[in-house]
Amino acid sequence: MSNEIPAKVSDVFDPSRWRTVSGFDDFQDMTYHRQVERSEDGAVVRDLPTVRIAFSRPEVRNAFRPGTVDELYRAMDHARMTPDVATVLLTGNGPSPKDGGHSFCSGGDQRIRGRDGYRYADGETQETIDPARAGRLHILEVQRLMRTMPKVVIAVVNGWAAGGGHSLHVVSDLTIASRQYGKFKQTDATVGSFDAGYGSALLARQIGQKAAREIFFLAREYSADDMVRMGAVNEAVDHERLEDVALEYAADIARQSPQAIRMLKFAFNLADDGLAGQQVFAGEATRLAYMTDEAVEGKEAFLEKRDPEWSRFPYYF
Ligand code: S0N
Repeated sequence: MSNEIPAKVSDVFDPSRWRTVSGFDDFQDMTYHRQVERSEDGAVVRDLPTVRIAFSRPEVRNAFRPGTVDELYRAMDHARMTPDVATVLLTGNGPSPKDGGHSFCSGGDQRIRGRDGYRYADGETQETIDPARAGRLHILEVQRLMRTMPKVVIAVVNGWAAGGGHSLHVVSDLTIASRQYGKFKQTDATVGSFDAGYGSALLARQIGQKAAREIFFLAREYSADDMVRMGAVNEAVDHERLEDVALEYAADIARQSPQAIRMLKFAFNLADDGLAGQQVFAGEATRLAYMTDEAVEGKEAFLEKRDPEWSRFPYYF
């Protein structure tokens, strides 16, 4: 494992606490780091169970284009499949070198939104675009991954959370926001867009119908403290403490049973996600059931071509 100290990607990012996750060197719009413990001479002693995935287009308030979403999905899915990762911090790099503005994510990049519904990458035209890739609102695939992955996702809102960026904070399990720079504004309707899924309906479940409708219909700006009062944000913290507090949350999560955390996450989601939520919860319940002697008896009876012997397994506890 490399002992290299990563570049400082944000004003609240302490490079000595992180290593760059290898295999993602082609990233242009996102960064992906793993928390590490280092010795005094800077050598990595061990990995810690938290990763940091960050938007890195601060000059456009961390708006996402199709390639950004592809990278976000890859990092998130890698975190999902890494057994010793408990928590994902989703945040934004910056501030902007252009004007010093702080941003978590300002949603879909409006400059590449075509009238035909496609999202154009650099150099693409209506004639050259691959419709199979560009026509998808695939940020919704990221939302589903965040929702169903068996890890806790914390939105660490260091600046503007607007439009589709606001929705990503809604879908996250927890949100911590900078008291000075964390700002929330649901601009979807202002630009003729609408997240009619988790971004709006889940928000209404979280904070109530009236407040959620206000956020979408009026597109006003809210501070981190406003959002704490509404119940949309867990905690507003002084900006310079944002990474510290996020890592304190992650450390507390890492002290809990991994099995209990994922069952709880899936249970919290179940009713709101309907049959899809039940499927995720049930999948984990089935995996647990496979570990019982009773399930082993069913499998072994099949393989031994005999009737299962259920008599030692009670119908009632
Ligand atoms: C975030 C805001 C409020 C910040 O205002 P501030 O601080 O005054 O900064 P600005 O001067 O406005 O911005 C600085 C520079 O950054 C550019 N910029 C900002 N946001 C974007 C953006 N989203 N796309 C492209 N560029 C952006 C500015 O243009 C400026 O550039 P320069 O310096 O060159 O002038 C404010 O910036 C703001 O309101 N931003 C727009 C927020 C917004 O409307 N986002 C889109 C909302 N819709 C979605 O996100 C849809 C997401 C999505 O993909 C989706 C999801 C579900 C269903 C459908 C979809 C779908 O794809 O449509």
